[in-house]
Amino acid sequence: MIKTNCAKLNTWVKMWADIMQPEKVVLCDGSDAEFTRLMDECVAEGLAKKLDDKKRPNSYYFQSDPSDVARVEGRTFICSRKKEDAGPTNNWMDPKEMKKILIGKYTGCMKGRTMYVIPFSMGPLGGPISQLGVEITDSAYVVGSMKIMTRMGAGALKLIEEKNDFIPCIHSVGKPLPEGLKDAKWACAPIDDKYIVQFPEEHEIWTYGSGYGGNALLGKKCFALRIASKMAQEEGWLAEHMLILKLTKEATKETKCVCAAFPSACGKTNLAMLIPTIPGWKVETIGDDIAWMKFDEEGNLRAINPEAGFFGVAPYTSAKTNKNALDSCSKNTIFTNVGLTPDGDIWWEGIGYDCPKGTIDWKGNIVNDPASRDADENPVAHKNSRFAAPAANCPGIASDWESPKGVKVDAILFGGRRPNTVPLVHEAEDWAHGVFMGSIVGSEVTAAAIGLKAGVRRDPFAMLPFCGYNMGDYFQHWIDMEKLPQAKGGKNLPKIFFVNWFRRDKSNKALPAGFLWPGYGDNSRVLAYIFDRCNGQGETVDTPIGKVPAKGAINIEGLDSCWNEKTMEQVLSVNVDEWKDEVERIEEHYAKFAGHLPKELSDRLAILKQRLGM
Ligand code: SAT
Ligand code: MN
Repeated sequence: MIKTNCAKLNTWVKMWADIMQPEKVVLCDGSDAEFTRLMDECVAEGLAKKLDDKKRPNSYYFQSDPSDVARVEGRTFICSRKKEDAGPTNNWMDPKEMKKILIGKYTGCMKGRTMYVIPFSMGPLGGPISQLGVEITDSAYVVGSMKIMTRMGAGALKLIEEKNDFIPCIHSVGKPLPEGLKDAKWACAPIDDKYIVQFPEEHEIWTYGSGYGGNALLGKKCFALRIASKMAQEEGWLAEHMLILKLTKEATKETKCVCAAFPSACGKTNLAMLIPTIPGWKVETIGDDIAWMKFDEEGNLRAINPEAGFFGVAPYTSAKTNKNALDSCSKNTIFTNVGLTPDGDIWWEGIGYDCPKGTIDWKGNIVNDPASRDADENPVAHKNSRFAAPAANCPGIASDWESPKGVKVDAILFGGRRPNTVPLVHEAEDWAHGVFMGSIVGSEVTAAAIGLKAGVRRDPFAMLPFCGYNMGDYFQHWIDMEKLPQAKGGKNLPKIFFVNWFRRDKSNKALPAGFLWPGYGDNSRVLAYIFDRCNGQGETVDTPIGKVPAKGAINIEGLDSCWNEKTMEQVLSVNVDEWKDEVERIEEHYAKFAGHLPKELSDRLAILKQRLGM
């Protein structure tokens, strides 16, 4: 059994070891030597491959079970005491009932395995916005990944001992290993036997049956979003599914920090690591997925990235689409479900060069004829294959990305993938209007997306699968932020914008796929406009939905000639009929929250209707 100077930790580990009955219990120190030792053990047991040390130093390759390749939202539960407190967007079960089920599952679940105890900090060690947790797991892959994704080990343990407190995170792959049997390449439980469970009132996380990503690396979505969002509601701060970037105007060296929330597949990581196409601007990365924001003593909202690494989708990451991301996984990286090349490197669709013959695909099959492979039907790398890479590897990481007190947030962006209706950028008139914008975030989905009708899938604040309590109460918390004493009257609050890089005019054949805006590095043009707006510059015009840039306020110099003044007019236009339709969709969306919908939001919708003449 482990012996630390934290009595609570010792007792808790003993209790779980008695239930789970592991062969041994190991307290992780988070050292580089421990990482290499555990990963090399995985290699020796046939669970992983070490990549060529010259091409990818200290990097490892894993293939998951084909049934365990992503987060499982259908098996994710918010177990508050009252169902109403989980709200209309979460799966709920009574916490007592859920604990009974899970104790049953956990009993003896680590037989024949090692129980690893992982002390970790989300955010810089000891920082005023940071939080401490301990994860128990039976997966060495999880230990290695937590080492990359969090500040893990001895430093965090010392703080936990001082505080005698931590957020308990329980994980097991759910597959005891009978004596004498060889382990599976990737141990996990069948889909219906996976449980991703948050107890928001107790601030506890219990997960079972999956070894993949957010199901198993509990610092990430389970803690830093679901549990932290609840803690933030209780304590007056924000835990958000947002990237953080730092924008510098090189002529004056002036900087602004921007947090941005987008549903998946809207290019969040690309925006976080953007390389500007307009001269004189620099973008640096602070985080690519999660932001924790708290008011400082002056009433400024400050943000930290609670993570220490990027858990990025591999396919279509290339030197062209995102050089910073690609460079981030040049060493000390764990790859999962990508292709493995014959010379001991990795490959994925869209990496920027052809698949070498003899590559092994994510399912373990040899690719003999790469050219004839259908990348859509039968990709070499699974579409949700990932790299876990230290953020410190990123060439574009900001020098103050680990500042314990965080960076001052100047602007907050919401956005989605909307082929129509929503202009390239519009600005909130006040805080409540900005919250309204966050509450109606959504992305166009095709009918093919599992179990959904074609149309806009609403994903408020991009938090749909990550809000640890009633989403209506979460809207209210956002509204209330402005009035908190810590906000000092709300005078320093960030400005809020809504962006849409994806508006289209399919009839215009000169435009690539009809996109009215080039996107990618050219999004720096919109960021530059937002920067100016934060300084009270940049001309706007009022529309029923908020302020849009005046003609010429966004610099389009040097763009390909298919994007011009005419397409700018289109991409910034506000069409009253489209918005009337949008309002009806918003009303359907809002109806779900019933009595939990803040009055400020229904008032804001009423203003919009009135302006549209509805
Ligand atoms: O698997 S993670 O939750 O870490 C990433 C994601 O699915 O968004
Ligand atoms: Mn995410």
